[in-house]
Amino acid sequence: MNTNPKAYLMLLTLVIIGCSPAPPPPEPVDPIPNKKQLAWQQMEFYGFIHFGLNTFANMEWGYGDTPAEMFNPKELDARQWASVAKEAGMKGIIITAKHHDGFCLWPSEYTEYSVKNSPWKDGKGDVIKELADACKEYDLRLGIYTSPWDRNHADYGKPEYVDYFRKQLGELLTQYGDVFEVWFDGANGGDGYYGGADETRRVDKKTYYNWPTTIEMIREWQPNAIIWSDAGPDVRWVGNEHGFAYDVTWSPLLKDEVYGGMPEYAKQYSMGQENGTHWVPAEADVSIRPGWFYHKSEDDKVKSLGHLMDIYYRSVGQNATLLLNLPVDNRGLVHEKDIAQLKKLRAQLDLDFANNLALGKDIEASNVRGDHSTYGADNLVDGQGTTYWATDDSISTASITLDFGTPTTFNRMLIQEHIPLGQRVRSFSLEAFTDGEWTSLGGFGTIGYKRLLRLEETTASRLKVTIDDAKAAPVLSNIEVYLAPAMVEVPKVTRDKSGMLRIESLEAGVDYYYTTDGSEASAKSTRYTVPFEALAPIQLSVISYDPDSKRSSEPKVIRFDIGKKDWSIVGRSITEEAIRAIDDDPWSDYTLTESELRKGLVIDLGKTEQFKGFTYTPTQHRHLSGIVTHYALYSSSNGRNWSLVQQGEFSNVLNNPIEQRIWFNKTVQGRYLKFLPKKTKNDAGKALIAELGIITK
Ligand code: FUL
Repeated sequence: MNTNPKAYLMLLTLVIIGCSPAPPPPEPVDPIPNKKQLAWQQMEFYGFIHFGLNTFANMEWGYGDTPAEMFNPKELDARQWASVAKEAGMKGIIITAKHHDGFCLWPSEYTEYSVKNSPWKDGKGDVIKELADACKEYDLRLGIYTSPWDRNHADYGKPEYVDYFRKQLGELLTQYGDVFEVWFDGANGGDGYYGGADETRRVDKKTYYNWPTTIEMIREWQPNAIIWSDAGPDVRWVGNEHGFAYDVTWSPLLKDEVYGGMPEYAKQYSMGQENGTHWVPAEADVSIRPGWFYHKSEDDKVKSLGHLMDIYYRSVGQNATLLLNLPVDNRGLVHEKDIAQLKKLRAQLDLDFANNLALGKDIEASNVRGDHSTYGADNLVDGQGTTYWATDDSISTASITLDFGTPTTFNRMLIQEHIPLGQRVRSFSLEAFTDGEWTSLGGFGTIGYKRLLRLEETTASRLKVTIDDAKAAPVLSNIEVYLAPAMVEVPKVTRDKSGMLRIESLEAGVDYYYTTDGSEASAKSTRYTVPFEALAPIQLSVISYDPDSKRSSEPKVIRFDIGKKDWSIVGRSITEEAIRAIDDDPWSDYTLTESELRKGLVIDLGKTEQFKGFTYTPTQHRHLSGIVTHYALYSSSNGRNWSLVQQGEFSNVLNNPIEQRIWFNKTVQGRYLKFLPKKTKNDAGKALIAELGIITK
């Protein structure tokens, strides 16, 4: 035994430091997620299915008067839906058991307006049961969307309807096994059939449903289910239907200020709040096509791979989950085109996240809690989600430096906070060490459960992450670094007022090839060199092709109806701006004058045309202003004698401001068109038109 007292003391000190108990973990920063919310967040990606009478009536929002007999999916196969979702990497499926039209996909005891009065399976079918069984078989979790608004029910607006709504919820939540999420849409009140009353009904969204009681009932029936609405209580809307969360996305929310369907929600609350009182994380919902329900006319508008990847990075990669809608078609199947895109998405995600270059690498932190290995930065690269790096409580800025050992090329980073202790980081930045110098790779907002960054391709031997600002000492659980393969994105195709068609993209050095005969473009098709005139209706299939890598984008199909070269706006006091409504550019808006608001905007098509429908595109800018929700359309052969062609609503245009395609019952002939906004939303008394068009094909 060593008897030297000095050496003994040194040894003792070493033993004490080495074995000293770890300091206690950081105190949670409220609010924090509960177990259910944590498990839900880890699902990350799951599917939505919009299916019902709308599918057969070719509508987005049925009024509640479409006959139940129209529901007849001849090939319905919920196992196909489930297998498609599973292969895409989704963890569950939420289905529209009842949409705003009130039609029920299960044989509810409380209404005749359901599958039981449809020819499908002689009225003996139950879509929810079939999906619940398929989900079990494919190990997916089942979610239920049931619309609080019911345009069919005679009692909608009265207390009796709330009773009916709850009874139906009871059926849905007690007869089909475990449900992971219950989804309450904010759209509520307006025109409807209402048992034959055919009128407009409004409810007080704050009080009508007595949500606290309804929520208690749901907790009884399904204690493990997450409840979704603008106001949570468990999960919230991301505030748009593009599937994007934000650079700054807080999971805490000032929940008590919010109620479902409130008009200010999207602008004021959807990013969450740093000082939010409750943990109500964001879910980003988006459809794989422009609409939520299936429309044959959208078969060639399924989102491109690049668009889907963008959505993934901006939802799952910005502290939200991704709820991706698959509109089941009128056969009762997920359409082949949607399946093809989902497969591409899965394959690309697998490639992007194939090889974690940070795993097990050396890593150092500027501060470690109590200087103790329990909280060391190695926890960030140990491939385990449960361990974390934490700093001393006094710290609000800190950095970690990852040492790759050799120059390493990367373009993606994944970073996660240990959210069981609350969301803390306000902002962070990245630097890369290349050739003896640090260079900035950019600054970013919040992290939360997960942040995915798409970076310029960079070769560096070290990578530094600095937490620039945090509301409490940072606690991070994971860092991963990847080199995602380059993708060639589909090009952008535009046509201007003079009918000139242009193909371009952001990527330098790519060529474009196209066809106009309905065949799919390939690198053997016609090469695009200069803009060309396209005044007759045209369907283009086009690809971008990178001659260096010999990689091409997927083909993009785009249709233009007749060109607008000879179109003009007519009337007494027409301003130059008016042309923006018919310039074939959806990014240029025209605000109607007061007289146009009252009397309508008149378009001269230059010659008599035959058309089967018309299109209205609302503003495509982020601030939704002057959205026309109800219209009347007139036609005339001479610009003096008008006849009403059709009037109606643009369903769901507020939430999903895409081009609205309205089909007439019969073909119309005329030279003049008059578009009269009957009702507008967002900025009272204003009507904005990004584009008006006709459908001739
Ligand atoms: C919206 C609804 O009005 C749409 O029809 C769709 O169901 C979407 C998911 O939510 O607010």
